[in-house]
Amino acid sequence: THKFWGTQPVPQLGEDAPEEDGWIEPSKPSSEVRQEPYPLPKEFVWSYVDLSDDAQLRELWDLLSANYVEDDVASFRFLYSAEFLRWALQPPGWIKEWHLGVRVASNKKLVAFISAIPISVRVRANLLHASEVNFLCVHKKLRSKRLAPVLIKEVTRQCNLRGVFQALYTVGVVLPTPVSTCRYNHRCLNISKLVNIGFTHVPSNMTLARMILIHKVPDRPRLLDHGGLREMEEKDIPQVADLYSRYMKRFGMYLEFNQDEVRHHFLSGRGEGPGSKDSWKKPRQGQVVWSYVIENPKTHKITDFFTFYSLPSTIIGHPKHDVLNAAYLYYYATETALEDGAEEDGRLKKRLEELIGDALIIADQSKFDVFNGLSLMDNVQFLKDLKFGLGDGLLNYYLFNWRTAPLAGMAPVGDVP
Ligand code: YNC
Ligand code: MG
Repeated sequence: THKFWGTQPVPQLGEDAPEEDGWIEPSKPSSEVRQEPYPLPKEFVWSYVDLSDDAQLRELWDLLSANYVEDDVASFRFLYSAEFLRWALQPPGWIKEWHLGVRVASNKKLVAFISAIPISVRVRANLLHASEVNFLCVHKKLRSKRLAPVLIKEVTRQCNLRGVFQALYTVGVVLPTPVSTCRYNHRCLNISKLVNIGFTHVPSNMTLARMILIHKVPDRPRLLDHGGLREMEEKDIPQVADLYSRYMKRFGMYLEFNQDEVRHHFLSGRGEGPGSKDSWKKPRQGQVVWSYVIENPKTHKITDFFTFYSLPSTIIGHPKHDVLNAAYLYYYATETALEDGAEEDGRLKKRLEELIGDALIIADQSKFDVFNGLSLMDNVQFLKDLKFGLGDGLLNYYLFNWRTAPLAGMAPVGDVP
C-alpha cells in the first residue's frame, strides 16, 4: 500500500482503464488553492533555487551529483552537468517558484530539491497545459523521513497557483500507476572501458578483440559527404518544428513544441563557440545537446533530423575510471515515416538505421562510451540491427490528475484514436 500515493489524484494500481479520458480532480481558481506553503519539519526552510546565479546552480549540482539517481546495485549515479541543469530547467516560460529547494534553517545547506517546467503535452485527443516534474532529490542522510511527499505536495501547490493541474513525470520505480513503461537499450561504443568497469561483459562464446571488432563503427558519418547531413542551425527552426510536429502526431503521447521551444531544446544546449564543418568530431565547451539535420541539396528542404544529449554517470568506487560518458538519443524525425507504406515495406527502418547509425558515429567521435535509447517512438525499428543491447533499467511514465488507457511503449500508430 502507498500511504502517500493512495491520497493523490492518480489512477490507483489495478484500476480499470477509463471509458473516457479526463481529470481526476477538477481545476480550481487560484484563490481557492491553498495559500500557505506546506509545513516542513522545523529544522528546514523552503527556498527557491535561482539557477541564473552560478553559486546556487553550483549548490544544486553539489546536491545532485552526490545524491541523485543510482542504478539498483549502486554502480553508477547520474552526473548531470551544471549546463545541463540550466538547459533542462530554464526552457521558455520557466517559473522561478517551480525550482523548489529545501535548506537546513541553521546553516542554509541545500538538502532537497524538486522542479517543474511548463509543457504542452498531447495525450491522445487532449492537449494538456501541464508541467513536467523532475530532479526530485533528498539528501542521503535524510531519506525515509517522508520528505518526498511534502516536496511533491508543495510543487503541486505551486503548479496549481499558476493554473496548472496536470503533470507528466518519469520514475525508475513502479508507483500508482504508469501510463507507459519503456526499457533502456545501450549501444556500447568504448568496449574495453565498458568491460573494464563492469557495464557489460564479454560473452562466453567471444573474445574481447572480437567484441571490439563487432562494435566498431565507421569514423565518418555516412550521410555527411553526399547525404546532406550537417549541424542544425538557427535558420532550420521553422522546418524542424514543422517536421517534428507532423512526425510526432503518429504517437499517442508527446510534447508539443513551438519554435521557441525547438530553439531551446535543440540549439541552446550546444555550448560555446561557433559550429564548424568539422565540429561533429569534437564537443564544444559545455555542450549538452547534439543536433543534426538532413537538407536536400536541390530543394533545401529539411527531410530529417536527429538529436542526442550528454548525460554522464559517476562510476562509483572504481579504481581507474570515474566517469561513464553516455549519450542519450533525444528527438528525431523523418519524412520517410510520413510516406505511404514506408513502414510496411521497410523504407522507414532503412532510413532510421542510416540516421541513427550516423548519430552513433558522431557520438563515438565525440568520445562517448555508450549511446542509450529507450524503447519508444520508432526506436524498436533500429535498436536491434544497430547492435543496441537490452538494458535492465526500466523507465515508467506517469500522468498526474489525468486518466487515460495505458499507452504501448513501442507502438507507433494505432494508439492515436
Ligand atoms: C519518486 N521517485 O513511494 P508511498 S524521478 C515519486 N517519485 O510514498 P520518503 C516517490 N514518489 O509509497 P525518500 C519516489 N520515490 O508511501 C519514492 N516515492 O505512497 C514515494 N532518491 O517518501 C514513495 N529521484 O521521503 C513513498 O522517501 C514516499 O526519503 C516516501 O525520498 C524519495 O524526479 C526520493 O531517485 C526519491 O532522492 C526523493 O529516495 C529519494 O526515499 C532520492 O520517505 C535518489 O515517496 C534520487 C531519485 C527521483 C527521480 C523524479 C520524478 C519525480 C516525480 C514526483 C511526482 C510528481 C507528481 C506531480 C506533481 C505536480 C502536479 C501538478 C500539477
Ligand atoms: Mg525523507
